[in-house]
Amino acid sequence: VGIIRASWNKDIIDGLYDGVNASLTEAGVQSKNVFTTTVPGAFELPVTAKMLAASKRVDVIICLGCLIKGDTMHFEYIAQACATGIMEVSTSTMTPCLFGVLTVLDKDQAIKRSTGDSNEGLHWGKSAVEMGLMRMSALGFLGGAKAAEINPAAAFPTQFPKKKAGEGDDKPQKIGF
Ligand code: RBF
Repeated sequence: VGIIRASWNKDIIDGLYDGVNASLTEAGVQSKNVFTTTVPGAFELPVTAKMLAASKRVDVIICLGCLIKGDTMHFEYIAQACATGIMEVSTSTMTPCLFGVLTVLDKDQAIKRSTGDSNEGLHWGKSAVEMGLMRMSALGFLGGAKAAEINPAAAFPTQFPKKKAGEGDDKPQKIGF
């Protein structure tokens, strides 16, 4: 997993980053398999994601940013460029990039969405694992011996209800296509 952090609104990004890491850990991702880098602002997320995807060292990328609406149109331009850019990287590289960018009206909203139970980062970590597994399945990397190493049941208890001992087999279920 690759995480790219924008530097603007650092306290908010710290909260999102903690949420992402908590959910990655819960899904069984080891910290040695998480790479983090930092960029100046949300506008720089897409190009950095593209370089990270080109490195072929990550299955999925989480882009973290926080755009707080000011008096100018600048917010809309950056938000639009960032969203379109991140989507372009996902589709052109087939490395899923999570849009972990808060676009909010004020700081209070940003705090709410980056702390406690309403921390959006808690969803983004889980979504990243889901998309990383989906990518591997779609690209044919989830077969044979490799499949046995991966147990999606641990990551997604709601999607993969636990079986009782001896009930069915323990083969990982396929995600995606
Ligand atoms: N970057 C962010 O990640 N969040 C912001 O809220 C944000 N606001 C900005 C407001 C202004 C007026 C400017 C000029 C830049 C802002 N940026 C913000 C930085 C932007 O994403 C980018 O790093 C710079 O524009 C340099 O390309």
